[in-house]
Amino acid sequence: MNGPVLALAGGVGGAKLALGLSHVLPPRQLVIVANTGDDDVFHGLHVSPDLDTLMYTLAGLANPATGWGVVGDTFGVLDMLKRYGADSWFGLGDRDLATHIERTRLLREGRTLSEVTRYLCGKLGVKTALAPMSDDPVRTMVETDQGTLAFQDYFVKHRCEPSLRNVRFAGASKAQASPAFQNALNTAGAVVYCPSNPVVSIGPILALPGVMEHLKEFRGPMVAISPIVGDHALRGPAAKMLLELGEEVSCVGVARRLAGICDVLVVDRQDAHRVADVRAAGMDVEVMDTIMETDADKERLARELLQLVETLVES
Ligand code: FO1
Repeated sequence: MNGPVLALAGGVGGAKLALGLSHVLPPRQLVIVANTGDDDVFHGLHVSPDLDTLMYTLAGLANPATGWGVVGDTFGVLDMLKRYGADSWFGLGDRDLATHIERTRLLREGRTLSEVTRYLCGKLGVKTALAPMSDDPVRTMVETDQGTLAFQDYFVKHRCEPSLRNVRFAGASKAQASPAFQNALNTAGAVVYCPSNPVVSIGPILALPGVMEHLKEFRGPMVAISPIVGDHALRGPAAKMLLELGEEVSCVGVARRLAGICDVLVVDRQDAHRVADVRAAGMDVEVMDTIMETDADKERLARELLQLVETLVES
């Protein structure tokens, strides 16, 4: 392959494949670009959940029970905030807070989110390149039957219960893709869409000016792993969101979203009977075991994907 793999990812689901890819590719052959539409400010601190989930996962520090946050973290600060009557619905652990304190300090000194991410990753020993999709603020806003909610309000505070009407990405039209993302779009040998929520994880990345155009004209192979298996999301609210947006909750619904910017959709063995429907949606299809429970599963899927990419390069 001529150039690194550009992996587009959201949080926990995306991080599983990102970890697998990082185990089977040398660091210079992989660039992971993370959604930052979920970012928000809590207690005056800039929190970047998807970047942190990816960073902690790659550093071997992620909480295995949740997929987000730091393993073995304690919640002393949050408990004290609760006593003061401060907002405490967003579960920030004590060690995790150190990341947000340091990130916020560096941002206030004038560093970009890309620079801060590189710095924090370096300190945690992460060798793979991890970059935010943009250094400019983009905020996912969820329009629901209970009004418009910032993404974390919808996702954590309201547990995704309000019914969705629309999703928009505030700031996206004025934001620029980060330097690492722009560079990867120009130099990557392949693009991998990690199995992340197509609406709120991949959606904000695609909403950045110029990204769709770049992907439409991208010369190398582009492959995606469906985050929907059967009629269920592997994780999180993707199925509920697609349903409420009037889209089909299946790998075919995912294919319809990515048609034109992806060559092959990898679907799970359980969805082998939908192969013709995915093709009819405008995408080629491969069947694999996509459910990643162990690190061995993550590496196996990453290897199979890279083999697929190599065969696409040769054809
Ligand atoms: N998810 C939750 O369901 N509840 C939480 O309290 C929570 C806290 C949290 C703190 C830091 C962080 O980086 C992530 C956190 N997440 C929490 C996960 C986060 O809301 C989601 O994973 C993503 O934004 C969706 O990809």
